[in-house]
Amino acid sequence: MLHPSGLPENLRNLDRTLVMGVLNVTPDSFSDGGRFDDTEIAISHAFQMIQDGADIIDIGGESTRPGSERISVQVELDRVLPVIAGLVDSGVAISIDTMRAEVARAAIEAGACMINDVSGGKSDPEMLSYVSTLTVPYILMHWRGPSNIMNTLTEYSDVVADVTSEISKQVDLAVAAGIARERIAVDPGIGFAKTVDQNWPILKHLDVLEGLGLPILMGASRKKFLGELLAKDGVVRDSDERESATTAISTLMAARGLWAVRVHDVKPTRDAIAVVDRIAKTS
Ligand code: PMM
Repeated sequence: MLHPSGLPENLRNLDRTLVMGVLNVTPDSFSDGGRFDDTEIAISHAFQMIQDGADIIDIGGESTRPGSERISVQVELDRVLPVIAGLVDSGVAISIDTMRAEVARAAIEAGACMINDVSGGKSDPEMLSYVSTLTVPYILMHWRGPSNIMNTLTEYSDVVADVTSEISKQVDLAVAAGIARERIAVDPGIGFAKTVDQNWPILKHLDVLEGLGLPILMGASRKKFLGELLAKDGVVRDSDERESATTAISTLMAARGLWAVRVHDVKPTRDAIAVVDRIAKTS
């Protein structure tokens, strides 16, 4: 099973798909509606996710919900740093979900052990050169533009081929900036500059992205395409009622041997991975 280099020791030798638990410390995230917009609640939610079997906690202070506007660096720092400070001493593996080098730097200095950049180095011109100074994993997601315009950036001649080649070009830029290829994990960016229908071919033809030979992280949890799939009488299924569909995707991804899945509700995904793993290890 492929994984990026630079992972903490305890995550390196796990021969199964890892679970990254989502901790959005934002007032407007569509998935938790701001319920964790409070340091204490965020920290206890992280501990609950660890209890449920999360391997990594992915902390983000800026919403990437379609249509959302940017916040200042200071606001982003004020949201994420106290949460990192509250978790780091317990040995939790923390990923910082940010498009900003300055936030990535502060988070790494506070003890985060990987960088999850949904812009894949495209948003902040300083990001790739900063990451090149580190040894931690770098998650490079497919991204075409900021959240307030990404729904207008959905022209593809072939979504699977185009997403893969755009990721590949960005990986080349990261390597040219001095980041070892082995440290990079890629992510097709479900829902980012993609219509609801464009997410399905990416999942169906994952072999094309796998062809890059890099570890893959998938973030499909509770996303709109699942809500649309499960719509009834024209009413899109609410985000917190998309858990079985999310678990179905986690199961399929684990069966493919993906490096990691990023989910809101850790327990069902972790259970699904246990089943996949047990079957894989049965002779
Ligand atoms: N999706 C969101 C935020 N960060 N990071 C990665 N690597 N992949 C994703 O798909 C991803 C991400 C937005 O979803 P959320 O608001 O539910 O966290």
